[in-house]
Amino acid sequence: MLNRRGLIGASLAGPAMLGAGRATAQGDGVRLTGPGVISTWDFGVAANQAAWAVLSKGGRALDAVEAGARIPEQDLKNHSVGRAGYPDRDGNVSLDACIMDELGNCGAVAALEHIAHPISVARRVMEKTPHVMLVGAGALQFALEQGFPREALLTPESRAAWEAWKKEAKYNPKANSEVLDYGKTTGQLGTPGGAGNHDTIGMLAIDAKGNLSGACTTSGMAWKMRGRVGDSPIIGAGLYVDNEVGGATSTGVGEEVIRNVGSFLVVELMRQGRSPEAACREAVERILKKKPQAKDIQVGFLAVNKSGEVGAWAIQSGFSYAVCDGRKQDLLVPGKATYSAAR
Ligand code: SD4
Repeated sequence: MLNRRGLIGASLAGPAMLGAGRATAQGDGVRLTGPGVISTWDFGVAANQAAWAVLSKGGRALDAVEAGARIPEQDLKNHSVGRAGYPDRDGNVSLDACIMDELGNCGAVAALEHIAHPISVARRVMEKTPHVMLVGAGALQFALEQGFPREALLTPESRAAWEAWKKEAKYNPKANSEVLDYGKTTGQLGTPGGAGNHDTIGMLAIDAKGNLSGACTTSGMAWKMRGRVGDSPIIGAGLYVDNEVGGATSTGVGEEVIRNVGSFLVVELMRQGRSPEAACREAVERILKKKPQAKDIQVGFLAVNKSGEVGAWAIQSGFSYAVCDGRKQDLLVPGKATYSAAR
């Protein structure tokens, strides 16, 4: 059994909602009505709206998640996804992404350099090659052949942050807790993807036909070793979609997610009858049971089942997710957690 000493009942009592309204609470989570999209962290709100532009016109979930994931990828203020992502310890910006559709088709790129939109390259891998994943130089070669522009991705801000990091050069990921108290004391919602954060966008959508797709894209852990790949581009770890059951995605320290094949686990637990929230919680607790020290890092799972029920669970409080459907496009929900980040 998980040793719960130190656990201070951090689970938020019910899905306290932020924003002007809320989706319908159902069971222990939120339920999408009709087509809808969910994604990790605060920056998911803007990404969801791009996805919603596709879904609200009857578009395909796959197109929606690609469009949505491209928003943080191109955001110059976001240092954890896409072109402005913080580099590895040698100063290389290397990006990871994957995408999966309702038929079980999937594509991924890992350790991709010089290309600002890895999610779109991942989709091309899915659609134009017999493979699921391309990495490193091969992924770059493929992207260039497909017409993606080669760019220098290290922004002046990312370079400055890397130069500052090099003074101590310690790889010590902080548990990312985007909004420590959800604005209760400061009135501020915090800085999406700001310094110190290392957030990934994982996005899941259901379209008007009831089909599911997902996308996940990241620059990975800042200051990682060159060649390090996390969970985000690995089908089953950072993302998994099964159109019969639902989809799941993850954020946080990817090594812990890979070890437990986290997103696949969440989907399989939903297949066995768990609600999305219960499935996410069990996956988090599996991580903690196998490795109790993981209480000091962050991992969060977000899931939706086939009927649109949404749930999430994280190791630490401070994990947020964004929900968007026909009723409300800018909902931000504090994810429940096993531990309080304020411990
Ligand atoms: C990784 N899971 O590369 C990603 C990073 C992340 O919040 O999600 N951070 O391990």
